[in-house]
Amino acid sequence: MHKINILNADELIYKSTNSKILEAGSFTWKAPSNIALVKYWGKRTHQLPENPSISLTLDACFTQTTLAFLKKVKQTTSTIANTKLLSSEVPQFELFLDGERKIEFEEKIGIFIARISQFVPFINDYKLTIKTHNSFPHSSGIASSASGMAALALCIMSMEKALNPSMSEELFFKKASFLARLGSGSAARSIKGELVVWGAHEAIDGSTDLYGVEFPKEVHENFKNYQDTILLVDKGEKQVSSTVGHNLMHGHPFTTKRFDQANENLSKLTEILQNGDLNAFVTIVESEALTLHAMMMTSNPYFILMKPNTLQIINKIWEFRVKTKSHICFTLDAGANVHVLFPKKEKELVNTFIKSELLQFCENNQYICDNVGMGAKQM
Ligand code: 2P0
Repeated sequence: MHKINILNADELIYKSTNSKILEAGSFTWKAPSNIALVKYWGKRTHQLPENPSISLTLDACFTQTTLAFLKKVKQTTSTIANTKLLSSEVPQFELFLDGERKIEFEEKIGIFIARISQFVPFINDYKLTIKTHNSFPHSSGIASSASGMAALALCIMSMEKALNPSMSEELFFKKASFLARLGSGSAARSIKGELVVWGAHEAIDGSTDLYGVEFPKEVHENFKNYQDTILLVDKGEKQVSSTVGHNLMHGHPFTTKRFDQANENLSKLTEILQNGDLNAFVTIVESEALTLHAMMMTSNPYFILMKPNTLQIINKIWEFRVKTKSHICFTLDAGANVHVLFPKKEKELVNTFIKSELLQFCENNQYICDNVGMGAKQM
């Protein structure tokens, strides 16, 4: 059998052989958000996951980012001997969200650029302007870190490709996912493919902790064009960030069992996605969502991100499923919003139910109809 090549971190370091000259320009990428079916919760340094995860790529929820770059100038001081390049010193950039400078986000981007610069050292030779836009409302409770870091990583990879046009498409996307991961773990899954596995797992050929890979098996018809309607239960700021939540898995009493369970669930889901067993899918996906929140409730300190309306929705979904034999199910991110998942052929049935029974539990009746997408796109 053909074995998929797994790259190591050294192979992802930029090598400037016969580099093209790149003075100024811009690249634009649109990258989707994703929703995990088997959750990543717990990490080692720099977003190396404690367990593998798999996600559905979304379509309507995306970030579009334009990265404009201008090569820094050589600045000469009084003597020729002191000629120095201002480049390669510190990253220089500004960030704009919907046309407005966002100083508060620049710290996170600064840390990201510093972290990736050993892999893309050319980045420090440029003055960067990052202009970004999210398709979903900023305070919707939908994290923009996955789509945002993925879009920015892809723009930086377009710069690398411009400097080194012979780079293969395979390396381009793997390294984009690798860089995105260094910004935010779940961003590794927002690059390419409808279903993405991130984290080494024996059943997934080519899988690695370093970057996400497309689910490499034939997916059953039942899971094509899967629907995700996101119910916006609470749009307020979360009390506990995901980064803090991940870190609370260090020393958590249930870590070993949880990481084993995630591996087993990914094994089972790998089979289910191929054999089309919708009932088994529902069981794994809902169990993963509740386990994620159970980890939060049993960490030290403990916390709860679900709201009363999250539970109302879950109970309504369970009642509806018993009554109609629908394959509707829910999953949760690190927040109170509910992702309602269902096969395309049940769209009419489920949408009628959502409108009549579930929207009452959403803040200002707000929701987003989304479905599986293919991954990021260059604009
Ligand atoms: C996931 N989440 O698999 C899990 C499940 C949320 C719930 O990964 O610290 O923004 O940047 O790596 O990726 C959200 O955490 O955290 C997340 P960092 P990230 O999607």
